[in-house]
Amino acid sequence: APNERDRLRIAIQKSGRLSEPALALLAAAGLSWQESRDKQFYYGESLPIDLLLVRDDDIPGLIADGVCDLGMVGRNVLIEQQYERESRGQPRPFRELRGLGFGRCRLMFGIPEAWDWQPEVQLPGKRIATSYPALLGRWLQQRGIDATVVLMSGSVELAPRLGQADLVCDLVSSGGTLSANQLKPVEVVLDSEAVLAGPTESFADVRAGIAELLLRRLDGVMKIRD
Ligand code: PRT
Ligand code: ZN
Repeated sequence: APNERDRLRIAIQKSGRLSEPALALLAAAGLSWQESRDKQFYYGESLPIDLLLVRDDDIPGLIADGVCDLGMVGRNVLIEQQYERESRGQPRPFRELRGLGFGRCRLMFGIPEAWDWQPEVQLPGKRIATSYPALLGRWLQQRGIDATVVLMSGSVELAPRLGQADLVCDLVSSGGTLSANQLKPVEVVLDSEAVLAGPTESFADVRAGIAELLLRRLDGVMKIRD
């Protein structure tokens, strides 16, 4: 059973693209905080909702382990870790509760500018650089395409220029990074944005009511923003 608590704990990204918009959304929903000296923990003042500031990659695991009740994280990260767990035969411990409308981007194939895009013909035997091996692996598997996945934690778009890969599968927003590396975006693997993630099972204690109140407030804010 998850740890019992009488306050809700939300994980958000400590420093990165999602940090400011996540804090702004929570503030617009009426939350206010007292920051700890190391800025790792924000103690909720207006509501019994505390924030834990962490690396975005840690957020799904913190929910799975019951350390945090909710989290704001890119759908790309959440689904990648869900597929990873599924491939190890583990049950699904978290789910997407809401799309939050910020941090929009797409996981896409980027190919050399001179190529046509005929995945079934072109991809077999090729090396594809990505930070999302589970998402890419499932896409390839569903099409019966046998290609080599080259795992890179950053600077994925450099891989073709360095000869480490033939093409990439990476996050794209403006497309500027791809074109700066003489690559063109051709196909969307996943449409992503920041999401509110929570456990698969609902809360059995006072956190249920707090979470419900928070969701109502977030929905109100997002409706006005639309
Ligand atoms: O330190 P920590 O691990 O927490 O941060 P991080 O470096 O892993 O994450 P961060 O802050 O870079 O991104 C957090 C989330 O923002 C991602 O998981 C996505 O859900 C979302 N997001 C939105 C993006 C982008 N847009 C984006 N453009 N994440 C990364 N990019 C990168 C992309 O990887 C590529 O290098 O930006 C480049 C492409 O941008 P364009 O505009 O040139 O196309
Ligand atoms: Zn990260």
